Parts: sequence; C-alpha cells; structure tokens
Amino acid sequence: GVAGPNIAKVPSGKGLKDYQEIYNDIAGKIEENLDYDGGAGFYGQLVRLSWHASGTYDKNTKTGGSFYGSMIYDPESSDGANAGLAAGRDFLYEFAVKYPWISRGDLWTLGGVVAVQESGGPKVPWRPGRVDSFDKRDIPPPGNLPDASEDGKYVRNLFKRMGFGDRETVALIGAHCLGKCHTHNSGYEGPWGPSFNMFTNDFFVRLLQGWHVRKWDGPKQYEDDESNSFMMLPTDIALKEESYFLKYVKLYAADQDLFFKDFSKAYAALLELGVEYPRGSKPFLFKTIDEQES
Ligand code: ZEM
Repeated sequence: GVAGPNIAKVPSGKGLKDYQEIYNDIAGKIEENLDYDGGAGFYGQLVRLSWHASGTYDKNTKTGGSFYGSMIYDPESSDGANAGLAAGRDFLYEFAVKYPWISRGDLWTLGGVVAVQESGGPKVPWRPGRVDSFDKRDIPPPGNLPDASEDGKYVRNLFKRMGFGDRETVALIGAHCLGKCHTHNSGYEGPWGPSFNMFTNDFFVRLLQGWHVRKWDGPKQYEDDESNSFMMLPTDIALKEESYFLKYVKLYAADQDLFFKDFSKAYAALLELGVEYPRGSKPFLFKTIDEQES
C-alpha cells in the first residue's frame, strides 16, 4: 500500500466471540431474506462481493485486495465488473453501524465466509485486521477483475496475477454453484444450476454435461442441452476446453469433499490477498448457526 506494508491490525480487545456475534447477525439477516433474487437469497451476492473486494490483487505491484475496503470509492465502485455489488454492501452496512470497530474489508470478507458456511459449504478459516483507507492512492484501478467473454489462457494468466495456480483457479470458480447472473449487472442471465442457494460441487457436475451456445440478443453464453434452463459463461466453458483445467473439473465433479477442502483453502487465501499477518496469528473458525443450536 501507499503507506507501506498492509499489516493486519485487530481492534483492541476483539476476539473470536466478537466476530462470531457479527457472523450470527449476518446469518440471521440472510435467513430473513431467503426469497431475495428469486430464491437465491444473499449467498451468491455476498460471496461475489468478497471475491471482487479481494480479486483486484496484483502480486507484482502488491496492490489491490481487500485490505483497504476501497470498493466504495471511484473508480473501483464504478468498475463495470462491480455492477450490482452495492446490494451486498448495503445489506452489510447495518453491521458496520452496529459494530463500528469492524473495517469494511473485514466485514465484506466475513460476509462471504458466512454465505459459504451457511449455504452448506466448507468451514473457511478467516482472520480479521484489514484497515479502512480514505486515501485515493489505495484504490485499485479498474480492469483487474476477470472478463467472462475470454478464454482459458486469459483465465490462467489473470489468476496467476493474483498468485493462484490452475488447481486453485478451478476450485475458486466452483463458487458459481451459488447465485445467478443478471442482465442488469453483467449482461449475462441465469443461474448455473437448480440449487443456486446451496454450496455444492454441482457446478462441476453440470459443466461436464452437454452445453450449446444460447440463441439470444445478449452476450455469448451457453445453455444446457438437457433443459435449456441453466447457463455457463465462456470462461466457465473454458475450464473444460483446456486440459490443464479439465483434470481438476473432473476431480471436483467426482468428489465433493475434495472440492470443499480445496475451495476452503483457496478462498481463505483469496480473502487474505494483500494482507500481512503477524507471525503466529491464528485464523478463526466460526460455528454455523446449526452447530450453535444443536
Ligand atoms: Zn463470478 N461471476 N466470475 N466468481 N460469481 C458472476 C457471478 C458470480 C466471473 C464472472 O464474470 C461472473 C468467480 C470467478 C469469476 C460468483 C463468485 C465467483 C457473474 C454475474 C459474472 C459475469 C454477475 C451478475 O450479473 O450479477 C468470471 C469471468 C470469473 C473468473 C474467470 C470466483 C473466483 C468467485 C468466488 C470465489 C458468485 C457467487 C456469483 C453470483 C452472484 C449473484 O449475485 O448471485
């Protein structure tokens, strides 16, 4: 960052219990809004917010990432790739008011962890300590987030810029099990499968089935041969066109536990891009609402 390394700084006196309280509040609000977006709820929205807050990271310049919570500022807020994410930021804003000590970067990444865990996904280790910046120089330039119309080579290079290899890249894109595309955000339309409010390996299972280019006025996207009701982006289809990605698609389609294990690791790393933690800092593992009730 502008002022030097982005060293995590946890607000004084705050620990697991405090963040679990926010986790529970976010989970409660998700539960009250399960009908949002045609039954998708806020799971997909919150995971996408956490990913776009983090995925601006450039390992070569050590810029971008979730540390500064900069997405509320131009030109990051108006980056076309971030269209629609005000819904997620607005959803979480009441917790920024209720818990004024949490930073935006912590709140947005924590929201993603809640969404993954509460929709049935793996536990995601998470560490606090991102610090809000009001400095314009800490806002990443637009154009760092992926363009869905591109091919496999582009996807490989883009995730490499964040520091990820092919296996992590494929695992991360498995988050497309959740939520939908919206013409008013990206131009693309529809969910990737029928269980878009549940975290599963269904994205990979479906990807291996038959897909054809959809005939419509919108941007090039694919629809499934079987029902014509689900979608894939060109970059999703690229995961089966390139052998260096396809082997992992097959692994994850056959073994949901393996997908969960790899996703958890890669997603935790994604959320921490550009954040430096003091040696020995230990991640929190949050209990789901179900675990706390039983
Ligand atoms: Zn997505 N993603 N994504 N993604 N994404 C969309 C929606 C969601 C790409 C992409 O262009 C798009 C990852 C990787 C990539 C989610 C999570 C993650 C949409 C639709 C597009 C166009 C937005 C809209 O119209 O509302 C591309 C090109 C990617 C890589 C090559 C990774 C990595 C993710 C998480 C780890 C999620 C959850 C959604 C659903 C959002 C919602 O509102 O339901």
